Amino acid sequence: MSNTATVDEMRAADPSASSVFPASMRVVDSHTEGEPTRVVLDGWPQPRGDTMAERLEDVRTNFDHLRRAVVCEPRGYDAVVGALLTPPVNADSTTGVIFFNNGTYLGMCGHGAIGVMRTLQHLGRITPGTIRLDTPVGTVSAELGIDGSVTIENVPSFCHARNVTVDVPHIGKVTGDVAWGGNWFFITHDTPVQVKSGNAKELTRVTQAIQDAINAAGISGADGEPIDHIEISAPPTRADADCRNFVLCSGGEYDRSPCGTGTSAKLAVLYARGEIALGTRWRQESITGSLFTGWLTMNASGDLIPHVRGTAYVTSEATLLFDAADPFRGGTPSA
Ligand code: PYC
Repeated sequence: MSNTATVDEMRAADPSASSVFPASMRVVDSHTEGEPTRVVLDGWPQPRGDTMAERLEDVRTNFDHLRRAVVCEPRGYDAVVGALLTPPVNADSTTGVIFFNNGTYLGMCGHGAIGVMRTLQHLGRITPGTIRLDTPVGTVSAELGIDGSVTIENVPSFCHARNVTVDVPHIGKVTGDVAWGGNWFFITHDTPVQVKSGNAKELTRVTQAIQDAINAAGISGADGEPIDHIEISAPPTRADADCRNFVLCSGGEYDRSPCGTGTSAKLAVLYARGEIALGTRWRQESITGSLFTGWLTMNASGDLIPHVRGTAYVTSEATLLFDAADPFRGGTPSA
């Protein structure tokens, strides 16, 4: 099957297209403050749907094998977040984007949106200025600065529940806040393991245990939506930062960046607690020592709008190949 007729050929070969692969796929890789993004340029059939949420469901139902093939081993690795570009759904947007990782799909992705912006610049598709990106959870604005930094104006964030306590086996009681920042977060200061580099494996174990306990206790976001990101907040190590975090992502891997949606959720919690004013800069350090700067504004409807600034660098352009004879062309099964 050729790569050029992929969409029609793949749908024709298998209406659900669930086991069909293109011959190849062009991708651009970048990292945002240490966290990788892989933008898919072509070869992936365009999902159907009038909204980005419908398109995400089409991808989840019909093309999940491509998610695994693009970001999981042997072509990818657990930290990579994929970004499938689609035509926009709004007339004033430049592109649509569906983010995915080694385990599932994301509503929004802050580091990923910054990576998409730098990728579009690298491809000559945008120059410094502001564009709009349609995501499954809403449209976000993104400004590419002349210095290469990108500022995301995210979907509205809010604190859903404060002081939620969960009993975590072998750890004890952990108390945190539930907040939305484009994904659902449980944000806590309680940790038996210090938030410092070198402790990522232990922090992953602890946050996974918190995630499991939250699931077991039936704690959720608004409308019963699952909380699938766990964020530990701790004192910063950088003199120019306000806080250091460790974020366990929905695929079970940790964020190397300070997490754009996690920073957005954290800002909403700080605001709900009266610990930050509109416009005040919050410098969020990651477990790797990288930094996002975030702040809040309020729109005419009274929604809190998080702004997150960071920098991404393009690391490679590649053509992924899907050899029909390769038993692992859809990704290596987990061992
Ligand atoms: O930056 O929002 C983010 C993010 C979510 C998961 C990984 N990065």
